[in-house]
Amino acid sequence: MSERTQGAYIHHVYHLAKYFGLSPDKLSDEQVREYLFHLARERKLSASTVNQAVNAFRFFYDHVVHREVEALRRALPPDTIVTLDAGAAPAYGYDRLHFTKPRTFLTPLDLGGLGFAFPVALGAKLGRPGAPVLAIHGDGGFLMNAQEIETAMRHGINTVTLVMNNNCWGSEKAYQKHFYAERYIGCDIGNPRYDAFARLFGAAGYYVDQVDQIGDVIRTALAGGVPAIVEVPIDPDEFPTPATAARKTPAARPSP
Ligand SMILES: Cc1ncc(C[n+]2csc(CCOP(=O)(O)OP(=O)(O)O)c2C)c(N)n1
Ligand SMILES: [Mg+2]
Repeated sequence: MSERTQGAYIHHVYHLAKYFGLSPDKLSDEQVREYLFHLARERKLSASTVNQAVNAFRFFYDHVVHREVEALRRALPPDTIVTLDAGAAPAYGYDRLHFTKPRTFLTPLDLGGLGFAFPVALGAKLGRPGAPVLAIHGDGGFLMNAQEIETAMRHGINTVTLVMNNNCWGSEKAYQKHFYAERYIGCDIGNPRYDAFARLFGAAGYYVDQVDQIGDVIRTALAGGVPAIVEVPIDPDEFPTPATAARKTPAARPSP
């Protein structure tokens, strides 16, 4: 089965999860299988295609979804306010982070404005100074408002910002990968080291390249009493299949 078809199935499974009100990784293999068989009957696909799709879905969750986000979920105190930016890497937080308290999750949703998370985190911290506040960014989105670290320092607004750095506009690159046969243009970007960037402003800077250290570093940063930036390098080839892949017909795709 092609990667595109797998992507389309994964997209459907997201909808199924939403329908059950579950996070996709909480769906049982049986639920996934039953739903995909239902789709297959509608679309007259073979059983082996469905089995491959179930495997693709499991593979996606076991290997592709960021282990970083899993580690984060375990590290965050329940009253932490999390702000999510609009890139592909931060977006994993939508279904991997769980929230139990009201008004602890701030996102631009479908408006998708990049650069949202860091300044919104500063506002959230001013509004609820006692709560830990974490902004989750990709590198591109962070650079849109990174200068606000100066504001944070000047006013002593102690947020922690996680920058998941893949040195690219990952969400855009994903479109070029899936719809334009990996003919990339204008989607790779360069970055400074964000731990060093933070220190230049007098903030705390951390660089984490081992997944099992993320929890401890975030806990330390949240307790540090100064604004902090935590950079995590992530795989530049790892981004999800765009949801719109499921809606594109082969005829609608431009040929390479
Ligand atoms: C202000 C603004 N400009 C452009 C876009 C289009 N856009 C959406 S995601 C994205 C790439 C985001 O890159 P990054 O923040 O590094 O996150 P990644 O997808 O790499 O995880 C772009 C350019 C947008 N959503 N908002
Ligand atoms: Mg990026």
